[in-house]
Amino acid sequence: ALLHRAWQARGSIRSCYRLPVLQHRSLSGREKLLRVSEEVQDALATGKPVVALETTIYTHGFPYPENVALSSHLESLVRVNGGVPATIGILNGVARVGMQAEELIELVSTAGSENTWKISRRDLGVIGGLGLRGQKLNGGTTIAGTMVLAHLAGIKIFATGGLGGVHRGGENSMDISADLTELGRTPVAVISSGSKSFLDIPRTLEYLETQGVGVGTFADGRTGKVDFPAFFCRDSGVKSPQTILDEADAAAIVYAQSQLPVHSGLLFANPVPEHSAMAKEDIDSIIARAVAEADEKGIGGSANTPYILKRIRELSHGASVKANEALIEANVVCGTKVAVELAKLER
Ligand code: PSU
Ligand code: MN
Repeated sequence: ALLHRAWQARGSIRSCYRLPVLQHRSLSGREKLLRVSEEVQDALATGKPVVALETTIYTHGFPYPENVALSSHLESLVRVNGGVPATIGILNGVARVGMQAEELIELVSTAGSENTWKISRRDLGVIGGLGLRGQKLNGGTTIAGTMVLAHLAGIKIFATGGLGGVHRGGENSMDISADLTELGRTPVAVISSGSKSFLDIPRTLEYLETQGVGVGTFADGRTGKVDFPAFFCRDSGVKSPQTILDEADAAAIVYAQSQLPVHSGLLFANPVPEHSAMAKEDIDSIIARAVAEADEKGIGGSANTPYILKRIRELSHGASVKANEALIEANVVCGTKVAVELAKLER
């Protein structure tokens, strides 16, 4: 039975990811490091719409226990909109694409623990290798980390909240999120609400252009050019390179890019729902204070974004968490619709 399952897994992995024959013999090594749930494997093999979800938002973004409720809520939003959720993260050193409810709770409830890392592309080999040596760490995967694993599993659509970017002062610190280079090299479409204004939004868009990333913002009935959104606010003062009418247009763009194929990612920005947007003045002053504190305390590198997110939460007395939840929910619904439209095109 075990051999049969291994054979089945190998068959479906090979057909979805078109692995070069050379990598074939190292599959048993890969299986120790990456597990795609049976539900996700089946959905991919039968052309169902699959939506990837990241886990850094739970381990390093949202507080416990709200993160546990949010993680299962987002999965059910995918399901009720006709998709199959693939939450991606690292559990006991093994990268997981699609998790059982108990596994998801196990990962998410370890938020804040020293043994739960924030995993970007650079960390995937490290946490996997340490796992092979017996050190069983958990990890929330960032947008970059999640894109790598989603692509390995054959998933093209990924919905989340906020994208990393070029940090303010990034022209000196060179703190540029690996999310941006990942979008340049990995063919996964990310649906997010843009970047928080603690980042340098004009430079973030410049960098995405350099990386060859198509960026479009949903126009929501508005005509003409719209702003690339600033997470808590619909407008950033910076125009989006493209305006996208609806999910069917987004799906057609993903389809065209994959048929050509162009191997970079796509970014679709979905502005926060109007009723949940925050007042620009309120959030701007909170962000300015959080950024100044991080500077004073010398909190840089991968700790910078989680620190600023935490301070925004505290300084807004939870108002930011509400907006954050509303926009992620909207993005997950939007991403699922894109995946449903894409599945029709690929049929
Ligand atoms: N920005 C947010 N919320 C988040 C993140 C960024 O508004 O949760 C998380 C995402 O997982 C993103 C990561 O991929 O932080 C970027 O971290 P860094 O800036 O260290 O690349
Ligand atoms: Mn960084």
